[in-house]
Amino acid sequence: MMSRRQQLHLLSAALLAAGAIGSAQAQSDTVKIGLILPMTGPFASTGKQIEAAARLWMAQNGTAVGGKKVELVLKDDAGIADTTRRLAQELVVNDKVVALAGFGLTPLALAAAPVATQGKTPLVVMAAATSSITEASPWIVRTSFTLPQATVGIAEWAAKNKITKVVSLVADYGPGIDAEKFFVQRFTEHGGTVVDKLRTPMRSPDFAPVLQKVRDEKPDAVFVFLPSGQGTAFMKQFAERGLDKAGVKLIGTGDVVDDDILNEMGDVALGVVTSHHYSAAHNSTVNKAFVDAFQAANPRMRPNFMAVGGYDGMRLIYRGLEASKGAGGEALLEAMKTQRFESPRGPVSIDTATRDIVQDIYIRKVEKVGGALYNVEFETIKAVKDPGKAAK
Ligand code: VNL
Repeated sequence: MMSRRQQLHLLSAALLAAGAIGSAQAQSDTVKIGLILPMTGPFASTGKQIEAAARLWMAQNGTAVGGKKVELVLKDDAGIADTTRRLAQELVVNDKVVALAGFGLTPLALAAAPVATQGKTPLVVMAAATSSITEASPWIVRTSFTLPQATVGIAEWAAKNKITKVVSLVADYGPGIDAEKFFVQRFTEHGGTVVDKLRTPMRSPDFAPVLQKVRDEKPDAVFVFLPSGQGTAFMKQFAERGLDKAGVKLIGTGDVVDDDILNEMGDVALGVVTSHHYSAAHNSTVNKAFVDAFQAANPRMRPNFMAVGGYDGMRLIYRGLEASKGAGGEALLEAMKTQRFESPRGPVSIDTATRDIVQDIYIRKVEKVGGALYNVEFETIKAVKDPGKAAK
């Protein structure tokens, strides 16, 4: 048996070799994109949304790109970081992928970051949203969002709209800690008071104890960040504990009223105000075409913000490969770092310095539109860069 250290040495050698011969692979006619997603486990909805969007992009744009044939290789990490790292290594060393993509949660993106660095392989984060992720490797480009970016809008909106006393409630890991920090900072700067900061475990959260605390503390509102997929359970318990009837408003980032599950939440979600970068109800020609095509291909699904991160991530790789004439490595990375386009979410660009996405953030309210629940955008904050980087 090899020790873990010996295994890591061997693996580093294989990754470095893979990085060094990257240019030789450019001779091949096919380029592979390694898409790693949680397709099973508690965060499978994120994987399903991104897979559907990536396949839609390919169906609409073909597989001939930059003189090569593009092939998508999908792997399921079930949301387990050790699995993500192993799959990323295999995709770089054995499949010689031109890019790694996906990454449904922060710990999964962070686990794969060193593989991208050692293998000199661009890595597109389509979902995970802790600010610091892009600093974990110079090979990372992100098409999702960051929690500071999504949070500051609602913090300012709340302070300007007669909400003075708030309890913050977040999932206890990277993105939740970012959300809490930036909510407290912005809301306080604008005159608000945060009376308590509550956290729930990332996996299998139990909302009963924190909701009881919120009830006892009687704030004007509770600010919530929970990862995509947990919103339904949270809303149900929020209503069961009578918090809506007690007059506690619910505000947050859009993750808690995610389009994937919003319509099953029922009327308790009506009136919830959040800030986020994407709503399926975004009023643009590009978005209407995207939603129609997505639903034609996936009749029982509504695209959410994860789908848009996946769709735009594929666009970045395609446009990058066109510019690099099918080459990977630095040429592909450089081409991806300077893009600017109209996404279904609105106008976006990649910040060349940080490799994060710059995008409009919308303030939205849950309303019934044609009998179904939607996040209806009513205010736009233009071209928001990740405030998490500027804060350092
Ligand atoms: C993360 C951020 C995951 C926001 C999410 O859903 C989300 C993350 C799975 O960085 O882990 O909505």
